[in-house]
Amino acid sequence: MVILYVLLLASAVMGAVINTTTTAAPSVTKKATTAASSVTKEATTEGTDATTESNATANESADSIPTAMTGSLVAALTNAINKYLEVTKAVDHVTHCPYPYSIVLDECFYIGRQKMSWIDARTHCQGMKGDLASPNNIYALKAFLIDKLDSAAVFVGATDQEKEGSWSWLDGRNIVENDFSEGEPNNHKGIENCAGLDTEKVRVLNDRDCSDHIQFVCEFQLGG
Ligand SMILES: [Ca+2]
Ligand SMILES: [Ca+2]
Repeated sequence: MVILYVLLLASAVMGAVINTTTTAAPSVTKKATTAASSVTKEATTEGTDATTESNATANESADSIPTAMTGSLVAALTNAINKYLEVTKAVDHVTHCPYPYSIVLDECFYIGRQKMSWIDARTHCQGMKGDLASPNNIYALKAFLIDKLDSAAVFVGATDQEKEGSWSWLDGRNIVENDFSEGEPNNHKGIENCAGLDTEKVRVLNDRDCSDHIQFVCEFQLGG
């Protein structure tokens, strides 16, 4: 989005320059022609002294042209910058995620490139002033993740470590039962206590072994 507005700004400025140049050009030509005509006429009728005086008049006209152009250009630039600032201010409240987080609807996520256990991933996220993701919009997060991962699954911020079978997000919300894939959570081998998000499934959540080493998603809480 920022790139788009920078391009729009550049386009607006270029448009202003072209307009200013286009409108100023006939004026320049007209003034130069008038001045030259005046020089010729007065030199013919009034002699050398008159020619000198008219040359001074022509030079004065030529000096005033750049000043007029500069004024128009400054006005156009000021107008374009003010419009850019208005647009930036309007969109800032929905796009403000601190680097390196990305906005997904109204949440800020970061995809961990390294593969690590759930607890190490959580430590990594907390070191980035966030935590493992507790997405409100889990299918928007899925859409964001598709094609960005080395494999299909990532760790997210949900666990039943405190009480087997009692799942909640790290932000305290209960997990929607239907967000688990069919047959999940199954606590396979009795050791699956950490939530993974599988982008290849229709319903995306699965309980996994917390010691698996996979990619993960951090979230930065806006306004938190
Ligand atoms: Ca479990
Ligand atoms: Ca499972």
